[in-house]
Parts: sequence; C-alpha cells; structure tokens
Amino acid sequence: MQNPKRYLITAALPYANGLKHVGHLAGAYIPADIYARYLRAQLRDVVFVCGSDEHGTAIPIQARKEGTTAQAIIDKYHEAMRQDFGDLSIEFDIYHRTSDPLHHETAAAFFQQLEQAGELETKETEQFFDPEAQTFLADRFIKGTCPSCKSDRAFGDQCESCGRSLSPDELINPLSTLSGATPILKKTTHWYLPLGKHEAFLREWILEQHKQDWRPTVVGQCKGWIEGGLQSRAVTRDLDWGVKVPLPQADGKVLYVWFDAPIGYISATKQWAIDNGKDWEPYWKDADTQLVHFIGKDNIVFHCIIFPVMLKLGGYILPDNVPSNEFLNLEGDKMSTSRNWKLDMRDYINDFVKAENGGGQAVDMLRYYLTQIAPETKDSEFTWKGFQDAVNNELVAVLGNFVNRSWVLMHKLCKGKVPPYHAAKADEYDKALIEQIRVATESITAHLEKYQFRDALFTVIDLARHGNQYMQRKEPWIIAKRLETEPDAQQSIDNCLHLCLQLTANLTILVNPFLPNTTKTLCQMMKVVDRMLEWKNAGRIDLLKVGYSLREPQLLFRKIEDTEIATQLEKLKKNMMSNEIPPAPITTQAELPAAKPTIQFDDFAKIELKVGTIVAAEKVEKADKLLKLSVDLGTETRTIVSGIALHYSPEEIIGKQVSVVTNLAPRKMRGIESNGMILMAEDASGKLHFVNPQSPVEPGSGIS
Ligand code: B3M
Ligand code: ZN
Repeated sequence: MQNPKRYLITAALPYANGLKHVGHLAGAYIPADIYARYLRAQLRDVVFVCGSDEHGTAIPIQARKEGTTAQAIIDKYHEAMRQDFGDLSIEFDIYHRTSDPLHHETAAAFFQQLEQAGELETKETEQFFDPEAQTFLADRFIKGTCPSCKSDRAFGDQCESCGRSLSPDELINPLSTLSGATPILKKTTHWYLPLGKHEAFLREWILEQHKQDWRPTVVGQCKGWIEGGLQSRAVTRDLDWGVKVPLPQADGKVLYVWFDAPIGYISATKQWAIDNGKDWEPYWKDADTQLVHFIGKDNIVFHCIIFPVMLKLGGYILPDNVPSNEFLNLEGDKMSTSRNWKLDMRDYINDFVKAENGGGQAVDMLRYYLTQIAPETKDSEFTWKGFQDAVNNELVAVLGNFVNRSWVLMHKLCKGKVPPYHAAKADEYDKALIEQIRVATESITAHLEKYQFRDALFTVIDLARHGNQYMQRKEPWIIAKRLETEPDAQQSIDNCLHLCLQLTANLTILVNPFLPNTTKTLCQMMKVVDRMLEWKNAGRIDLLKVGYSLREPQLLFRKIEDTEIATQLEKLKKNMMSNEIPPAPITTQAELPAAKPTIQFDDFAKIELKVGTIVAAEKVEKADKLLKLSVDLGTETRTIVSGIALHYSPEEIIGKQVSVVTNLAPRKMRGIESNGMILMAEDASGKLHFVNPQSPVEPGSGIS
C-alpha cells in the first residue's frame, strides 16, 4: 500500500502456558518491533498490538502439569511474558490478554454476527467422551498406542515419538488422560466455517493480488492449502475453558481457540483506544489502514486463510502482508519445549541483561544477532559461537569501534566540539562517504518497507564499516603529526571528523529500530533529543551543528568471552538432561520422558532404594488419583503420597511390599507432605503394577 493513513501491526499472541524462547522472539516479536519503531520514526500513525493467548487446551494441560488451576497458569505466564518482552525492549502499544471480558464480549459478538448472517454451518459428529469424568475429550486429552510406530507416547492429535499427526480414532487402546477410562463415542453438534465457499476469493486475493509482495514461503503454503481443497473448519469445541458460545443450545461449548485468538488483535486495539481516548474502528475498518501480521510459519493458515475469511465476512479490512518467519534451530537441533532444548528469553535476561555490564547493551546484542540470523526465507540457527562472533566482530569491532575512534579523536584533535567542514578542502573520499550515507539510507528504507530486516541491518553495519575504511584512508592521527609545520592540516582533520560525526548521527537514526538502547546511548553522547531521530533526517550531513560540544564516549558494546559461551553450552545440555526426570512420581497422564542419557554409577548411587511394607492407605480428598500411604521401612514409618488410586483401592494394597526411593526431597501434594516415592511398572494398557521382591524381605532392606 502506498502511504496508508495508518498502520496496525500485530505480533502473534503467545500461549500463556509457559515462558517463550528466543525462537519465538526472532520469529515474530523482534521483526514486528523493528517495523513498528521504523514507522514511529517516520511519525506514522501506528498501533502495535499483542497479548497473551489464554484459551485452548494448552492451558488446562499446563495447569495439570503444574498441579494448579488454569486461571493460575494464565495469570502467571501472562505476567511473565509481559515482563520478558519489556525487558527485551519489545515496545507494544498494548499487551492485552484474551481472558479479558472485553475480549470475551468481542469474540462472542463476532461469532454471533457470522452465525446470524448464516455464514456458519452446523454438523453433528461423534466425538470421544470420558464416561467417568463426564466430559468430551479434546484430542490432546486422549492417549494411546501409535498406529505407526507402536509407541505408547501417542496422543489424539500427534504421536510424540514419531511425530505423525493423528486423529483420536486412529489410536490403538485409547485412554482418557483425565480419568484413565476408555473413552466412548458420543454425538455432539458443532459450528463450522465453510472455507470451501470462499475459495475463489482466497485464490484471487492471495495467489493473484499478493503473489509478488508476500514472501514466497507464505504464498507457497497458502497455495498448498487452497489446492488441497478447503475443508469446513469447526469453530467450536466441547470444553469448559474459553469463550462461551453465545447460543442457548450450545451449553458447555466454547469457541475454538483459533477462532477467538486472532479476534484478540481487535480486542487489544479496542482496549488501546479506550486507554488513549481514540477510536478503534478506523484501524480495522477503514480501507486506508495497512494491517500487518507478524507470525511464525506454523500460524500461516490461520492468518492467511481462516482469519481473513472471518474478517471479510465481518466487514473488516484484510492484512496487507503477513511476514511469516521460518523456524530458528538451536545448536544443530530443533528448539523444543518438551525436550527442554531451548533458550528462554528469561534465561538470556537473567544471564546477560540483569548481569553486571548488562542492561540495554545486552538487550541490543541479542536483538542484533537474532535479526542477523532471522529465518526470513529458510530455517536458520542460533549458536552461541555465532552470537559471540556477531557481537565481537560486528558490534564491537565495526560499529562500536567506529564510534569510539571518532569520539576519541574528536576530543583529542577538535577540542571536544563538532569541527567545521571546509568545503574548499573536500576530497574524493569525503564525496564517496557522503554518497554512501545517502545510498545506504535509501537501501535500508527500501528493505524495511519490504520486511527485509536482515538485509536492512546488514546495510546499517556496512555503512559503519565504510566509516572505518574512510577513517583508515584519511588517517587523521597521522595528519596531526604535521600540524606544527603545516597549518592547513587542521582543516583536513576537521573535515574527516566532521563527516565521521555526521555519519555517527546517521547511524544513530538508522540503527534505532533494531538497537533502540544503543541509539539512546548515542543520543546522550551527542546531547541530541529524540527529534533528531525522525527517519526523514537520515541521509543528511548537517545533523550536528558546528561548534557543538559533545560528551565523552561511552562503551557501546562489550566483548563476549569464550568462557561465557562455554557456560551457556554447558547449561543447555544440563537443562535437557534434567528435563528427563519425570515431574511426578507416578502419572498416567503426563507426556512420558524421552529416552534418557547414560549415567555414571555415581549418579545411580545417589538414589537410596529400600523395600517397604504398606501398613495403611487412604484416599486423598478431592484428588481422584492419589492415595496417602504409610510405609514401614524397618526403622521408621513414612507418609508417601502416590498416584495409584485409579488402579488400586486402599484395602487391596495393605500388607503389600513395595520399592521405595527414600532420599527424594519431600514434596507437598494436596497439602500432604510426601516423603519418598513408590516405584511402579506401567504396562501397555496403562495399568500400574508394584515392583517388589519375589518373596517377602525385612522392611527397610536395601535395593541395589
Ligand atoms: N497462540 C499459537 C502460537 O503461539 C498462537 C498464536 C495466536 S495468534 C492469534 O504458535
Ligand atoms: Zn508414532
């Protein structure tokens, strides 16, 4: 769009089910933030919205993993994510949340509008139902054996072992993860968005109108979806967590999370408008608004196909572009939350930003590296060595070095003031540098307009590199030696430093969208105000007034030491291993851990194992899986809480011998302190069996 009146920038709403890692940051939040900052520097009317996605089965699943409520989970992670984004200088105009009543209202009204206009279909289907828990089961709540690889780590949506996507009816021996019961099929009615009806529109809009300006990876994926045949998509679910379907006959149903989440962008805009005394509607309804969605590639279908159909039916504008990134790998492997192979934003913040010598400098170092390796056209990779190289060889050696040399020489040879420029003394190097500033500015602007952030940043650094080369050729420190014999020499020195300082002022403007903290430091050194940062000032070589005195230089970037990256690599490996200890003693529901790494005998020897005899057992109130056991260990009787209540009644296990981990740190479950863990074996059907000696032994006998 040419010079739209206003911009609405969105970054994917992260699920409030855990901390987000640097892959998320590189995928959506940094590019969106760069773009928003660039537009703000142009004094455009821009609103940048984001917020937490607090619905969907991901939330109750996390709640069960952490043994708490869905509400506690979203409160915890909403706040954590908001904090982390702020700490990394991601500057949203609003960070909203989809549990907000304003969002519930907005999403329900959106559904109602489509329903009343006859744009939704209903269909009755059969769905898995847990007869014990009396609830329909989301795909993720069903576990069983994978029809492909026969692993028992398969869920109703996907096999965790081989990665195949599944539907629940393909599972062998399906079991409810809620109660352990075998689910039954039960009839249920749902509302569907018939995408097929909109095929012609989607073809024309994406494959014709946007085939040039959208990224090829995005158009390619859309083409695949369209050619593959657009199926009707269910937009409601049988679940008790989400936005209630606003129809009397839809009791117990909520909107599908992918129906309500993108509407979250609208709710966020509404809240921003309320907070700022503005009108939200033009941002979503005026054709002169440019809407841009920043997302990762797994979100393409929702932002390019489903949500646009909803927007069109609702009378809203369509996105002008959906710059979607591919994935960021980490040290040779896919980033993964379940395997704990990741670098959380929070970890970087703690280790670098909050550490000594950290702060804005450390924030910008990460923003720099993640932009330099942004997976714009294909998957890319984060390595600690790459991070160190980017910081040391580019930020420190090129940008930091250029600025520092300019400052030191200006203080030494020009009395700490911006020296005059003597036009009569202009030489070809000066002219070339002035031209390079102009050309680079144009090129950076063009790249930013096209969402090519990597190239834009590369051009910024390249301009600083030109600055170093220029200084190297002019050698003002050599000229200074001739000062006594050659009074004219000062003019050459003045010209060189005048241009170096003007170039620094340009770099301050150009680097601002990417490295806002560096820009702040540079502004302090130059004693200039924000007004200079207006994008239209880039390319000018009269930004700093002659005779203006400048402050002392500050260190823009520090070097990253070998020991720091070694520590990080070590930590990464440790994290992955620690993740492989299952979180709870016994569980029929959590995802099982991956194959464990080899351990040394010393590691094994740390575990104290003993045979005990169960002398008492009772149910734990309001916890259908837990039994409170008293276990005789010879010298003492311990209380141990065990998750076996779905498999054994208290009466049938009294007197049984069991294997106990006796030196496990105490853990509170439902208010009862558990002092140890009973070992159980799980068979293919999920049934648990005691692990005990073939014939009775003295309670307290060691196991080794
Ligand atoms: N919460 C999915 C994700 O984090 C999702 C994005 C919603 S954007 C409207 O991948
Ligand atoms: Zn499998």
